[in-house]
Amino acid sequence: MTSSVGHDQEQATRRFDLARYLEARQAQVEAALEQSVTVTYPETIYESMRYSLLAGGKRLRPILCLATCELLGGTLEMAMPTACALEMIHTMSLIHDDLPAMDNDDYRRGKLTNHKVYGEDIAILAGDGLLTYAFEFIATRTQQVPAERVLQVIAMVSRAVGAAGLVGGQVVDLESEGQSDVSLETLNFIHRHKTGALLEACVLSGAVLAGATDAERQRLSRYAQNIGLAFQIIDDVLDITATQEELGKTAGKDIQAQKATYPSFWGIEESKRQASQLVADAKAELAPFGEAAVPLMALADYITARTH
Ligand code: GRG
Repeated sequence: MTSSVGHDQEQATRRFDLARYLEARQAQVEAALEQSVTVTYPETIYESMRYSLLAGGKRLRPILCLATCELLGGTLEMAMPTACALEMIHTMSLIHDDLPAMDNDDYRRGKLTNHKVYGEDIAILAGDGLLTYAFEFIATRTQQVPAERVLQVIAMVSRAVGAAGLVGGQVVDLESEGQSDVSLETLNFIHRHKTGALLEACVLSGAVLAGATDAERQRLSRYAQNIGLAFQIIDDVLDITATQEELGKTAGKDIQAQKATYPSFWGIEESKRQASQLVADAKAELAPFGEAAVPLMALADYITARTH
């Protein structure tokens, strides 16, 4: 790794048209998701699953999976079923997070939440349906990838989503609500698990599908952990600074729920600085991949620049 590699990569990242890239990838993901769940008997459950899955969203998780697979010489086709599955899992976590027993939110992605439209019972089942279908989808739809790699992806994603990942992070988040003495260590635990674990699984599953070496995986894992934390810091900042229209969900929820957040520890400016540092650290991990890593570099920048 030389500094000129880093410099050329940074120049290429500045020239890269991220908006166009995101638009193209979002359209491909949207088309694949549209076909992934079809409505059959009993219609209510499939309609409810489709309602949230096709409600928009940045599609950042599937795009990270596709971009990492492409970085290592894989194709979009190899990664698309896993990319869709990751969005199904993300969507189910949002449906359950919005339930009255958890965050109790009325709006998500600019629309009424799933339980507001279909009722709590169907919303819980829509989440369950999406979660289980995600794994079926990876196992049955992945093509042109050795079965051993597919198995590794299923194991990795399951772990990231269960009690060792998202579920564990959500539990500590719920237990910390309303407590005035939540430490920075606990806050980091919550977000490394609740948000970071799935983002890391997105990057690493793309890597595994493309046949990454152990060294490449380790580097990409550090990239993902850094952008995961930066993503959550910016999420906390946006909860304070953005409007409901920009967020597509109720703004100011964290303060209302007296939640510990990064701005409550550091203030807004320092939180932004910490997020920028994490993104810089993430991008440094990509130096050995040269210009092929430009989409992942630009996606890291997007995390701190986003407004919703
Ligand atoms: C996963 C089995 C299982 C259960 C769910 C409810 C729960 C357990 C976990 C909560 C996970 C959660 C809601 C984390 C927050 C992640 C986050 C920052 C979401 C916002 O992501 P964006 O901004 O949203 O990418 P869009 O709408 O653009 O996709």
